[in-house]
Amino acid sequence: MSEIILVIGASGQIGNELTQKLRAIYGNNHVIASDIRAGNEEMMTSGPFEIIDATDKETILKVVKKYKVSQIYLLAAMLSATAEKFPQKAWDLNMTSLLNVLDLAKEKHIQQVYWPSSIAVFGPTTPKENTPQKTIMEPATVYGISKLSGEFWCNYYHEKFGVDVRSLRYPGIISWKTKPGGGTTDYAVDIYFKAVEEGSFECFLAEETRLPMMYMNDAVNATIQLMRASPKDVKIRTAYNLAAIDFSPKEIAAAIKKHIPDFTISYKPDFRQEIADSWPSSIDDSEARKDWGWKHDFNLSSMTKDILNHLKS
Ligand code: AKB
Repeated sequence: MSEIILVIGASGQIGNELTQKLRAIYGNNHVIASDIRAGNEEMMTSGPFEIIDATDKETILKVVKKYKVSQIYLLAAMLSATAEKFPQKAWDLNMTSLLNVLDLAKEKHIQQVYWPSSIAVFGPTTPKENTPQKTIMEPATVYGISKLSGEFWCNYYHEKFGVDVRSLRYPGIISWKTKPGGGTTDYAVDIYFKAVEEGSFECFLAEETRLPMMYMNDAVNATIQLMRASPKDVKIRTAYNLAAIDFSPKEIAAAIKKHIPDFTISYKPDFRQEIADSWPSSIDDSEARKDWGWKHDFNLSSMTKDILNHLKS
């Protein structure tokens, strides 16, 4: 395959596993990993790596020219909880990095762009259950505002300049290889680590807080599947709703208890509760399933079994 791919934000939770999967598909030397700081050993030794600050367009362009990059996956972003603490910084990072990459595509330095959106584009006035693709969108967080604006920048560059940009509204992504940082759905990753290491977990969300979630394997597959779909099948150029499972802290704790019977959970909601309360509890992703054949593999119980097996070993 002739694509040369640059992943920006490759050391993060999604970037890390996406890079390794892309390297397995396209060949190690066809996937250039980059981040603002060095990655883990596997990342640094399995293929090319470059230090890139995603807000610095000139450095991105230099790397694009050096490797003759054709596609960029832009994963660098500040997530919901951290963005509430540093609103200006979050806006600068999330918007400048996207506009940098969209401009490189507009100027024909690259042919294709992937940029993740999030369920954070929805807000307290959005229908909570089975949230449709098109609905009321009044995000209540800085992160959500940046993602909703970003979606419309993507659509604008596609309509005005023919940029082939594709995007998914990720739910909370659950992984065991790399931990997320600064998100509201992060509890659903931490809970597995604490269950194995300490046998107990204090949750920063209330027990009944239901949120849309997805196992990392499914998220990586969806991302690559969307990027490889025929352009005629990609009918939405803002971002696609994407769903797999939804659960509350009480339900994930019950799933873990089946494998670790002594596991205990306690609840101490903090400022992240308000963010979670503003988001949908389940998502209707029928457009993605219809347009490019998306389907997920993992449910709560198969994901829990897989994660605990990996963490225990
Ligand atoms: C977060 O919690 O901020 C993210 C997201 C849902 O986009 N995981």
